[in-house]
Amino acid sequence: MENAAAAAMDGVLAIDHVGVATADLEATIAYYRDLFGFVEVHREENAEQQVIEVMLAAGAGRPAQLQVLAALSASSAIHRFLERSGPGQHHLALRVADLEEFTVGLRARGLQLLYPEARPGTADSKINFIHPRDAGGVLIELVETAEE
Ligand code: V0V
Ligand code: CO
Repeated sequence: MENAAAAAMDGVLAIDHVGVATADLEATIAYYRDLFGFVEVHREENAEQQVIEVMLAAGAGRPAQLQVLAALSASSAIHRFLERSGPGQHHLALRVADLEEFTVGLRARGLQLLYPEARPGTADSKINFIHPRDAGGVLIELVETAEE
């Protein structure tokens, strides 16, 4: 990709996951499993984000992903969200091919990202976020997944 702004124009590859905040991880996982057939495909503690996150997937090839998140401490964004809003939909994660390029393209259009540099996300992915106030009330995560 030669032009960074053009990279952003190319758009996202997929909705990678929808994040769901909960204070009761296992109950939320059971809910999506028992009613909708979601299966757990990944579980990880992210020390930087102070979350435990469990990726659930459904569908042939498991393209439909939910990320169930619980706070590990009061410093977690998930803790603040639960205090303010209670459990529920927390973020929308859009998958991009190259997060660095995509970020340059967004910044070229005057959009701010939460972190100056990409941070570690689930399963060795790289992540960054757009604040909900800049995104019509939706916390948008941008994610570049690790090489297969
Ligand atoms: C806050 N607000 C939200 C929101 N969180 N609106 C929609 N969705 C959310 N999740 C609104 C809130 O209602 C207020 O609206 C306003 O934002 C407050 O802004 P703030 O003072 O900056 O609020 P904070 O301190 O709660 O921080 C919000 C941000 C925080 C977005 C800055 O959540 C954050 O740093 N998020 C990025 C990290 C993260 O979310 N980690 C957990 C997922 P009014 O009242 O002003 O209208 S980790 C993850 O997904 C991983 C590891 C992965 O996928 O691999
Ligand atoms: Co996420």
